[in-house]
Amino acid sequence: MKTRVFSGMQPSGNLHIGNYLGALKNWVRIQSDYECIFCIVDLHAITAYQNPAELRAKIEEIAALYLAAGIDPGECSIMVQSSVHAHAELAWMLTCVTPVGWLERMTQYKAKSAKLESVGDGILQYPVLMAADILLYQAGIVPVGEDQAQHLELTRDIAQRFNSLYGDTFVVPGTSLPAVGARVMGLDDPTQKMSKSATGANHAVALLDPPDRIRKTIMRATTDSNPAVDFETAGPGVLNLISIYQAFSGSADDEVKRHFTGMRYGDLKKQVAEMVISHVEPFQQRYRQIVSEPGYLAGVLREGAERVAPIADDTVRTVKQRMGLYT
Ligand code: ATP
Ligand code: LTN
Repeated sequence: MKTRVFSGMQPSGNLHIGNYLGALKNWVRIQSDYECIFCIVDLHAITAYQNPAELRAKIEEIAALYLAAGIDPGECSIMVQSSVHAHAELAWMLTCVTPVGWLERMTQYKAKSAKLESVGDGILQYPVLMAADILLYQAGIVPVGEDQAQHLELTRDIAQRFNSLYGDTFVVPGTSLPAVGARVMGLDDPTQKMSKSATGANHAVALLDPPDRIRKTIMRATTDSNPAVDFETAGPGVLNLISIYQAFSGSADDEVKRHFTGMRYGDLKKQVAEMVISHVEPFQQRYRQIVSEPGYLAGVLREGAERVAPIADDTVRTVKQRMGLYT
């Protein structure tokens, strides 16, 4: 039997090249080697208020982008988290074996809660729901960007704790990070991770941005006071641009070094912009095709949920039996 893979993205904000290079590109690459489930994690998105009509539209937009980027629904299951009730059910059972201290230590929780006056319980529970997503399907591999590595460690801790309390139940999953592009930084501020929820106009390149906008955003990217590329002294903004180029082109480290050494920043930015555009334009064409077919997306999502729900139900039944709950 093929190892199962599970991963997901939140339908909050616009998918950007960080989401693509950190996760989606890897999903496309491994999809035929594993039994893959790719989820749109809407229950995670509501840990921050979402306008209901916009959330509903965003769910389908993300699903269409998975397909446009090359996920094959014949090969993988694409599904919406809230359409399989077992995610929320298992999350409760896992909550009950998770010490609050483990959750309070999460850097994402600390960063998010520091910015809020009133911290919703969902923000603290967020990684338990993520653990439920993964453990529900006994996934062996979870391909994500680097910012999720700590949540994956917690998932393993929760799985191990449950297994030691109630007997071997869950597969303990591994993390898969891409070699280049695991942490794409914000173009306006290369000390911050590129993020869907950041608000700066020149922060991110979205996968659906028109080419002109992509050029503008990249041409305005923060660099440093050098005039041209010097790998010894380059600041994080320049290194970020180069790693975006490298992740899209797939070139080796020494090739990239040779190509960019001594190049003026204006030329570097032009080359990065054209490299990004040449990859996202075909996605955008496929995206328009996918959303123009009435009923197609809804069918893919329904089929995905129908395919995975029996696996999830099976796990919940076992967990309930192990815990002595009523089945
Ligand atoms: P938000 O700002 O709303 O938290 P996000 O941009 O972090 O959104 P998620 O939906 O949380 O996006 O992440 C989806 C996937 O993309 C995850 O696997 C995550 O690790 C990856 N990812 C997110 N941002 C980046 C980034 N800047 N570089 C590389 N990978 C990223
Ligand atoms: N927390 C993840 C999204 C996510 C996820 C998952 C990723 C929710 N459940 C399960 C991998 C596996 C994020 O990227 N913010």
